[in-house]
Amino acid sequence: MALENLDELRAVSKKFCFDGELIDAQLNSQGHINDSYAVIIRNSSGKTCRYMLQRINHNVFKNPEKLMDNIKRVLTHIRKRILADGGDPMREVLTIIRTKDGGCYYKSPEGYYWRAYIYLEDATTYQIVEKPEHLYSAGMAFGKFQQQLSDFPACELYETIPDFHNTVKRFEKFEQVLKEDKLDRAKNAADEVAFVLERKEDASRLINLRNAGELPLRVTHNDTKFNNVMIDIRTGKAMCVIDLDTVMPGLSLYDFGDAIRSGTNPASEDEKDLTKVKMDIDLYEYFTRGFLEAGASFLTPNEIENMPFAAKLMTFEVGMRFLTDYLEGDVYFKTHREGHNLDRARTQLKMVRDMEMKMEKMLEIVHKHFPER
Ligand code: GN1
Ligand code: MG
Repeated sequence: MALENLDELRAVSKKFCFDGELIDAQLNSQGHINDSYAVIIRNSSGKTCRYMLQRINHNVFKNPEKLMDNIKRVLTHIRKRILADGGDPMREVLTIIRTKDGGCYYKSPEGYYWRAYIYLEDATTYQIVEKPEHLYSAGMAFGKFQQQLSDFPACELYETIPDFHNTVKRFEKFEQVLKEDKLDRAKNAADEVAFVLERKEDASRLINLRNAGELPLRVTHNDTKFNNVMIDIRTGKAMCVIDLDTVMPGLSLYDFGDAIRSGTNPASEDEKDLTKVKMDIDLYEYFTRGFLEAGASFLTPNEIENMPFAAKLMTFEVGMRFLTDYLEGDVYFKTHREGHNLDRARTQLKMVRDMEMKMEKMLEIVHKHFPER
């Protein structure tokens, strides 16, 4: 790590109740939004310990104070549930490290917001599924997460990103950015633009059902990427759900759909060779089985029946968001190469096309694993 970064991290780390001095740090470059570092702290007797130190992207999350208040409440709630079930809260849920003045975050003089968690050792995240059983276990973890929050007073949660999964508004934003086409980039993405425009009607389907009271509002995670599950490297089981910035009231279908989007693609989210990109139906079955096992007691028939469509819609949403960001000049997602957001959009839209062809089979799998009640 470059020395000036290390100096900055050292200064920030002094604000937290870490037991010792920062001696090293590693950047975790996987997230598209926040900056995350694994920091190594050495105490006075020479023992080292790791923490996760994160700088919150306050361009995306406009109110980090309220966001951290959400996370604190949610974690406290989950911790109680784990204790009541005889689980291990040090491994099954994130633990916030307080600042020396007792807060949940530190605001630097430059206006950056920082937070810290205990580093979960002997656990890892994967960008791509290496063992299908991991995906089954991730399905159970996200189902269980909703279960643990089923008695949480949703109205107490602040909406960290308003209309996050409002696909109608996402579509309108896409249309507006396309119309302006400020950077004259639409010509590079004509096929992708046409593909999105053809699916306008899809954007309103779940919102309409929700407005009609046909789908229940729950406390959901809303960013159920496969890499947001820590897998215990000793057991191969999902241990803990991370990245809680978007925990808000939502539909269980958003969590299911986004997880299928990210977990069933055997290639990377930004793979340029689209022949490698698909929605792998076997992987779909692994996740679906886990999610349904965990959610069997609370999912409603409307939720069950819309699962395949939700997978397609969430993939469509993210594809559209990447495409919007590409047209707008890469202002939201971090990019690491030219055309990065366009490459990402292409993988997502390829997945959408593939899911459209597999809808029937996807529904069959849902029915196969949903136990009779
Ligand atoms: C972002 O932060 P990260 O990388 O887990 C994004 C998600 C997208 C995802 C696409 C707050 O998630 O909504 O689905 O990228 N998070 C936010 O990979 O916008
Ligand atoms: Mg993440």
